Amino acid sequence: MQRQKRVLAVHDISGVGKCSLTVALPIISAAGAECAALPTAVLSTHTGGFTGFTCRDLTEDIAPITAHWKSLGIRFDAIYTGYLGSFDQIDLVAGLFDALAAPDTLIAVDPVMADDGRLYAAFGPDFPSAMKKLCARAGLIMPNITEAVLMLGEEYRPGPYTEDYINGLLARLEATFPARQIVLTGVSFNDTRLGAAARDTKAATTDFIFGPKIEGYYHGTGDVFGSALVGALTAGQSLAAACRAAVDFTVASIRTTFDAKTEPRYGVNFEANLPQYMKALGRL
Ligand code: PXL
Repeated sequence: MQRQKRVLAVHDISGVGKCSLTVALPIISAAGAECAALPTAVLSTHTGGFTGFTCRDLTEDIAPITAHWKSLGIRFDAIYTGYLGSFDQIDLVAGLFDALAAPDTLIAVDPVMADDGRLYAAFGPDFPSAMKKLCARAGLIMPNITEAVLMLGEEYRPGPYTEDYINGLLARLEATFPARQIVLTGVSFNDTRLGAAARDTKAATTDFIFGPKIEGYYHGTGDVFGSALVGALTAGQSLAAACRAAVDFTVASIRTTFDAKTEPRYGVNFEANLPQYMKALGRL
């Protein structure tokens, strides 16, 4: 048995709604890695589609937790960050990268802040420039198209897109960020298929990975995709294979939820599809 990999997930924990840590922990565990967790806030639910949610901010705990782990000399194979609630949290997470990332640690940043052309309600117009700085520290970034154009200072256009437009966007991301791996989500060239574009900047390869598009807006699917991607990469899959596993798992989870007619704000039934994901990783 090889040494078990250790991934650090830095996200809030939204108790109900299946996103952030409640998704990252089981999916990264299913990929075979230890999923260490730094909760940045505790919410009763996520902020999309619920009113009256509670939120206890844990910003003050980030630096002491980081310092404790540093004193223990803990090694992380990957550090995966998602939803961050404030500029302070972004700065503290940048400090955490400095303190805890070894030269071979994969820093994976999902710049969660917007979708469908709009910033999430919690964020002001200056937030993308702060996220851009955090993405500049990552080896892997995974923006959706809205997040990508916000960080590049470009106009948002709704899909479907042309391959030229997506290749152009990837080229501008590559010129802006030093990340070795750029995964752009929410890519579609027609009305029936949706997926991701994966750019390996060192190998100079681009892969398009699509699955069937399913009607509706399902909450937390970005975190399901991101967790599955980080899990698959940590398990040793190539970028294209990891994206394939993550797209297939996310689409299957949406399909299961659609078929059950569950309210989309409660998130997708990824649990039913964990065996499929483990099979894709050769773990079942
Ligand atoms: O899925 C991203 C996410 C994570 N955490 C919280 C959120 C969201 C998206 O809205 O509200 C608290």
